[in-house]
Amino acid sequence: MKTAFPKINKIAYEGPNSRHPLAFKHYNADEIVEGKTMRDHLRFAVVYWHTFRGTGSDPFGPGTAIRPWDDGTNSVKNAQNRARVAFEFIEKLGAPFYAWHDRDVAPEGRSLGESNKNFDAVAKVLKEEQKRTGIKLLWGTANLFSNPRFVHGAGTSCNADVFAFAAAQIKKALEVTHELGGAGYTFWGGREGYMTLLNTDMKRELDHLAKLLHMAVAYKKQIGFKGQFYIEPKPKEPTKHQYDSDAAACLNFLREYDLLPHFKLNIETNHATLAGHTMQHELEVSGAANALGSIDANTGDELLGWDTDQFPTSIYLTTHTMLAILKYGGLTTGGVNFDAKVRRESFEPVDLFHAHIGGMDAFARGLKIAAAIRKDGRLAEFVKNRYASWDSGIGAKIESGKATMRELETYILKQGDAKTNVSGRQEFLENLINEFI
Ligand code: XUL
Ligand code: CO
Repeated sequence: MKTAFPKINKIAYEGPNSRHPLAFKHYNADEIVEGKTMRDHLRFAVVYWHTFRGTGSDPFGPGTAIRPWDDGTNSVKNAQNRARVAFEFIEKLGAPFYAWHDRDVAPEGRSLGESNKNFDAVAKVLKEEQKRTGIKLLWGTANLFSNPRFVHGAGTSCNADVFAFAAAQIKKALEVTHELGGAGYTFWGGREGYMTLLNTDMKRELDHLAKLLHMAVAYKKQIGFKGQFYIEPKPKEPTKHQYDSDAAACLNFLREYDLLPHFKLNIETNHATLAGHTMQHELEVSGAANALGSIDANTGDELLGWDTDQFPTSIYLTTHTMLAILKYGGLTTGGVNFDAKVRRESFEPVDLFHAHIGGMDAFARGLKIAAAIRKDGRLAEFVKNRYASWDSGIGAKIESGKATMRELETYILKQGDAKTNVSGRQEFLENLINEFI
């Protein structure tokens, strides 16, 4: 096959003093951090949808991206060729994983049967390329939002036929994910939400969504797929109110419908900010519930209120992200999945390399900085000491569940007031983080 990136060699680690734009300055795959290679900590993944299907179109104009390998048709042949190009890219970049939606990799046909056939024809190439390169599938997912049939949602559609279609599409996507040895499978809510409650039976829609997920759990077992299931929270876009709005809402839904043992969360930075949270907050909520599975790494824009899906370059962001991930034991089945796209103005193929190299280097730095902060120990020590009143005396008694309200009243009446509070020292802690950045 003709090479798609003839001028680009395999991206090498050259160290922080390198001035080569197409080299890693910080991501050194084999370097050991906290007893594990950077490769194994970060488990980088390239997304098929933005990187190989993104055109740069926006609501005001068509695509601008120059992709010389694409013949512009919606044919299976073009999709198969694109798959080979994708693997050339991922291999040159040195990312160990990739992720797709069914409709990113293969064209949708006129019927489900035809779509499945197209999917199989491209999956065959994906399998060959995975074998050739050793690149693995982080997760697969079904696109249940682009086709007009999903106008009212998929699992939450008012139209039972659409629910059936969605179930059939997930079934196939699960089979292909399994066939390709995927480490996981993601459910992002697509159009599972509402635009107005005037036409919506919310409870019924949520019951249906839970039914769909239970069917997926059952089918997963039936085919022997051992990968991890993820739910990816997002509060808005495309609908005004998405049901999977944030980590807490997802956990509540999963618990209510007895699905929690089967799912972990896939936390995306720009979705966290759209929900009015930080990435750190969403990771903490998931981690505390033992449900931190994977991350979609990107960032929003400070001045724009939508899902801009930019590549992450902020060292503060990656440091806080990696602090949370390390705190909760690191990524196991999940990865750092770049659900991010180059800007419409960055339309040349080489920009795909600049974007991913930058994201990988930013995360490598975040990892090293987070490990240094943990090794230093002052941050953890500060937090531990802040709660010292719970380690003995009345605090320990409350935590053990042995204290009653009457007893606490007697305790406080005797003292007259609570013991003096100590400063939270936020600025001191922010300065401490800056020592490492
Ligand atoms: C949408 C989004 C999706 C999911 C997969 O905002 O993040 O691409 O990651 O469906
Ligand atoms: Co995502």
